[in-house]
Amino acid sequence: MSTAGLVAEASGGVYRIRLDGGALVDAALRGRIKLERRSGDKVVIGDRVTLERSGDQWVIERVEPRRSELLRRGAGGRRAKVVVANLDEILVVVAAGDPEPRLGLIDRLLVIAEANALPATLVVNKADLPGAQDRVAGLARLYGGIGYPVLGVSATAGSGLQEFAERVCRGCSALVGPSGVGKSSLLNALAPGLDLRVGQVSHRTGWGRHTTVSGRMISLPCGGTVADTPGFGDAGLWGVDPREVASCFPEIAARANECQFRGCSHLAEPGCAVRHAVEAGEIAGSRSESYRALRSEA
Ligand SMILES: Nc1nc2c(ncn2[C@@H]2O[C@H](COP(=O)(O)OP(=O)(O)O)[C@@H](O)[C@H]2O)c(=O)[nH]1
Ligand SMILES: [Mg+2]
Ligand SMILES: [Zn+2]
Repeated sequence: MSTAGLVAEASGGVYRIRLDGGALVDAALRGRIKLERRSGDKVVIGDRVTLERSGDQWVIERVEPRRSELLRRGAGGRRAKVVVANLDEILVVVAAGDPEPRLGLIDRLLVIAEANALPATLVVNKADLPGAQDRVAGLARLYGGIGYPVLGVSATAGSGLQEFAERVCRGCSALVGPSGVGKSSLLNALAPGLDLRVGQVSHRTGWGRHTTVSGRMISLPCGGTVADTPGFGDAGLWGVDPREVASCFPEIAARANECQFRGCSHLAEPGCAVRHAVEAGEIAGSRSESYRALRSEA
């Protein structure tokens, strides 16, 4: 008898699977799969798998083809590593204040989403704080103008949660952003039963003696699955190629073929349509700065 499920946690060769019926079981990989798949991306959280039961053990027999992969590409030619499979969307979460939103970090996370061809939404939490409405409106102008949906929400006041729920209660999404912005609080507001720890800088999940957990998938009672991937926000550019950076800024990519020189880096060449657009105020200065910073980092 085989059963289908979702890899909810992966740690040291043990996989915690959420069976389609809802139960959680621990499973090992069939040796054949271990050989077929090279070390980096054997089976990761978010993978859909088929399991067999042999005695009191569950064994992963098959891994379904992936709809998407969130990759952490190795710097200096190291192999890319799949971090989460089958994500549908990335929600970049920041706070309207406490901590102040940093545009450079928002841009960095949006670039990672673009580099992985994942749609992204900007969620601005703590809309209840004084002055937050102006903050939300400013971010909505900036990022909404580029084409990213922007939601103003408050986990504590409960505002905007309907729109937030519409995004996380279907498919698989990942909440990414600095600590302290209220990612855990937002999920708790949606599903109090989750009882996620709030105010923790770094969390430790895992079970038993397995401590090197690469992340986990949280199933929401409303139907969606949310990836909890530690280290997403602070992990550099994840190996995005320098020439690829421009294509990860939609408003820059849209103008690149108007530049005088093919392969224009938009840094110093004459006749650069992107720099003209920045000077004309059609591309935000903060985005242009992020482009330069991320490009020289990449
Ligand atoms: N004012 C305000 N504070 C919030 C809101 N959401 C979370 N917080 C607070 O922000 C801090 C960090 O929240 P937490 O959910 O742990 O953030 P995370 O690190 O992103 O998971 C906690 O002290 C929360 O009580 C909100 O909507 N408004
Ligand atoms: Mg948290
Ligand atoms: Zn150019």
